[in-house]
Amino acid sequence: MIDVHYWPTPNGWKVTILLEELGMDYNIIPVDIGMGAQFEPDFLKISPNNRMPAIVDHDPADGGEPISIFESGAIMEYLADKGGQFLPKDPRGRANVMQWVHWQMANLGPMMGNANHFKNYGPTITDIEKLEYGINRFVGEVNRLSGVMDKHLAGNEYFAGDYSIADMIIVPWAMLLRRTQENTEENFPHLTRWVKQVLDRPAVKKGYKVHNEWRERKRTPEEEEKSRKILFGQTANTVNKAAQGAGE
Ligand SMILES: N[C@@H](CCC(=O)N[C@@H](CS)C(=O)NCC(=O)O)C(=O)O
Repeated sequence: MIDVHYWPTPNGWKVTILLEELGMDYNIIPVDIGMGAQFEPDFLKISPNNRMPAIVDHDPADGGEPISIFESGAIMEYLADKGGQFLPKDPRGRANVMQWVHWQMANLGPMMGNANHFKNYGPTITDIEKLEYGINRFVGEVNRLSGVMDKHLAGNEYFAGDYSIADMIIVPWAMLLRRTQENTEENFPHLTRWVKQVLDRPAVKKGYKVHNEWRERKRTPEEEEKSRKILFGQTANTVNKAAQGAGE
């Protein structure tokens, strides 16, 4: 059985989408990141970067001790290897998929995260010049990355040969581009075609819905304020204090 330490966000959906595609059994363990569960000592032992998702495979192929993994790119690679699907074994095909997996991890995810931060949470920043700089920088990057995807998909049905973990890792972010960018559908028709095609897969629909009710639950204003403090005020000290709770 595979434990998935999870909250319904784009980085969490990647993993549930792949597990559904592979038809593997899994057990969801909630990590309410808005309430600080990512700093629980037991969670930090498996995910020292205080981010979800993380997994624990209690039945690894070598028959040894459970394997725990953090970082969604590493999780996707591990699960695809374990399931023997969606990641070619030949070096050429594997490299083709993995370059897009790394592209998502290093580009689309962080840039969309920052664009969303400045555009949707930024109004609490009082220095308007700083706010504008942040919005222009990150929304501009998201626009560039959308162009990269659209151009690539103009000549390719999927990101890297057949449908693969490259598509599964990119789609949870690509489907949210409208949050930070206007006219995505008109300006990026090939990207729009691909998003629709991937979202139409039954396993993707199922993986995306896993515990969406947690996401939809309205927080009280007090909970919302607490959540912003937890998510937006982290320093090295935050992690040190939490780790001390773990007896380290
Ligand atoms: N590079 C990481 C990013 C994970 C990440 O940013 N997760 C967010 C939710 S989408 C999180 O756990 N945030 C908790 C926090 O900011 O403290 C991955 O892909 O696994």
